[in-house]
Amino acid sequence: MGGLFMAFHRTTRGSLSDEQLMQYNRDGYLVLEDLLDDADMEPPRQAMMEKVSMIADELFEHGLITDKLTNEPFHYRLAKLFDGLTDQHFLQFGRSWRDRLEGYFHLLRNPKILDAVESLVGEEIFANPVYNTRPKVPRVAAGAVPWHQDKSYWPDSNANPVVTVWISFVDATFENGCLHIKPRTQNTKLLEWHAEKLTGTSYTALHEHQLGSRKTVALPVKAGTAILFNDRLLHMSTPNNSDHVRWSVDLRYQSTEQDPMPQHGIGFLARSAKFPDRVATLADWLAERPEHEGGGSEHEQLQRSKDARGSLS
Ligand SMILES: O=C(O)CCC(=O)C(=O)O
Repeated sequence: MGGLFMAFHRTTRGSLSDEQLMQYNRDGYLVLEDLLDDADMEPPRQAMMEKVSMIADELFEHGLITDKLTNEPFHYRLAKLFDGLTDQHFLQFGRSWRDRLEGYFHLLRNPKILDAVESLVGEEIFANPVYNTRPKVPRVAAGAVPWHQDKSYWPDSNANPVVTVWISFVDATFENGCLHIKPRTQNTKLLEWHAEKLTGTSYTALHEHQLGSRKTVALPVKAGTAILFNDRLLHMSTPNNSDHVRWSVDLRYQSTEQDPMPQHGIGFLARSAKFPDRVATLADWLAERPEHEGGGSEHEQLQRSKDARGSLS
């Protein structure tokens, strides 16, 4: 096995060590302990709390709750709001959230995340439109995610793997439903999936017999830890049997040379050495301006998109 990696030549920079890079390429995933600190997590945490307040308002207006629980802390408020309600009530707000709230933009552009991603995809980094906030609420069946490959959500896009950056916003434990993966499955072909029926979601799922004999690794991690993984890697997460919300995000990045997947929404240029002035600003992102468009006159924009097409082909 060692010989396989002897010819390893690094072609990218970024913050990952050669060893981490080899680990990611070999195992299909990498754990970056304590990647984010409290200051990094505060803006997205504010966005999560903002969304929870909107939900509380809606539940209150519909007479489903009598107390908005405004003093409950981040870990507990959403769990307690849905305490006496059903899975269907929860799913009305989506099993995961993709809101354009300022705090998420700061997270998606966080230099610590982009530095790590740069080691994997190079310095022209596109933030894929598929980014999720996952509030895994106790007893809500949709919190448990079946075995799947992320690529099953974009089977026809991108020959090159998209990098998922999964980050826990509370300590992810066996009890609250941490991530589980099967190392070294990233080189398997895209497996035939089916739509999962029990949880009322449209999760793509694999049957037990498709999982092969690869061992499963559970990844309990502390808040602020990131797990990077390849979009063919088999992974799942277990139910939340705790009394609090298992908050996490899953962000995705790829090189600008790949399909921007407009069928999934609008991504953005997150970092660029070639075109630093085209990197999306908060205003671009909030307005959902298409990739690489930037500001300027219509003529300048047209010229830029022609240049970009030339440089990306
Ligand atoms: O956060 C989870 O529980 C599952 C995450 C997942 O499946 C993903 O990020 O693709």
